[in-house]
Amino acid sequence: MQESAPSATDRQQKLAAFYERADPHGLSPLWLALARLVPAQPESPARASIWRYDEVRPFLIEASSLIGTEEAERRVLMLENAGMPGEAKITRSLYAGLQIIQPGEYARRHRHTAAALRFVMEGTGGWTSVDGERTYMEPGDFVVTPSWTWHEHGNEGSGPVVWMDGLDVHIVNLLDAGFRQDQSEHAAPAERTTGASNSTFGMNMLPVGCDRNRATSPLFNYPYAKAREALHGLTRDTADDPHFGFRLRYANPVNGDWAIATIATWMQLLPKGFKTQNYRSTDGTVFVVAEGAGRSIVGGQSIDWTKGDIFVVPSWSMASHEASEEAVLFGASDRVVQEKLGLWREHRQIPIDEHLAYS
Ligand code: 1HN
Repeated sequence: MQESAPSATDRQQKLAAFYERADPHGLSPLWLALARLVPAQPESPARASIWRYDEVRPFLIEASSLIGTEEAERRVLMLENAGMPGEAKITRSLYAGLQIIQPGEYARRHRHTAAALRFVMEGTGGWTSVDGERTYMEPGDFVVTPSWTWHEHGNEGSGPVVWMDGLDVHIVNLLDAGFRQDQSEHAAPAERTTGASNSTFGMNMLPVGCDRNRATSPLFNYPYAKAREALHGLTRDTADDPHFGFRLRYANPVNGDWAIATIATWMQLLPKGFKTQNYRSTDGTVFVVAEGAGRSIVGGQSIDWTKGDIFVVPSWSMASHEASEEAVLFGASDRVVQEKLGLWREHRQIPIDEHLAYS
């Protein structure tokens, strides 16, 4: 007598029992996970979002009255993307937070393998040091703390100093390559002259024979005044890019690469009334409004922004930006990592009439 084929429910029960027996052996069926593991296109959990400086600032001031830099080590309110609550992420790969230092305060020296950027939001008299060299910061300055360099911060001014921190810490942790050291257990780096890096590497000259493979720029303060001047220079002699307006990236002067090995950074100027064409790319991006006002349409959602606001365009979300007054936007993303791995992609949507003109 022939046995009948197992019924569908029979097979489901056998599969379920099989999964249960396989699990304690560290075995899991790919066929239940494949679609999620390999999406047809990027499916970021990050959401388009905005932090308005006017709304956030009072929380920073209040935090200053509740906890000192001595106790906190770094007095920072993290900018957490609502799509990934509790993960200390602003995009899938990047960390961001707002740090406040009050006059006379000091944030002690430490170092870690994660690299950081600072984008100064407010205040003068704030300083940070990198391996014993100080730089004083102004609003709009882009400052780099390379991987494994000793750093500390202070404020010699008369009002609060606030900056956005951006770190590659989630990339480092993904690779389980995170180390940290506190100054208390180690000798302090030799003190160096304030401005030494800029006078050696920031004058369109390089020490003869300098190492051109340095992963991170030897410059660690890119002043806003220079970035602004460069962008305005572009507007006079260069055609605008329909997707970006006018845009320049921060460069490592020894090799022309991005300024930080893991975080791409740039500055973008949109003239008053300029509206960019739709654009998307695989690098989820953090924008800081350095100047001006406008709005962005991100994945169909309208986001108004003004000076000091921080907003996010997730990976592969279609976005356009429109300036109601001349605007300068600072941008940061993991593009540099994606480029190095051959993963980065962009999609520039062009208006239908231009499209026809080329076809
Ligand atoms: C850090 O070292 C700083 O040095 C700021 O100011 C934020 C967030 C995560 C990990 C280390 C700083 C940080 C951080």
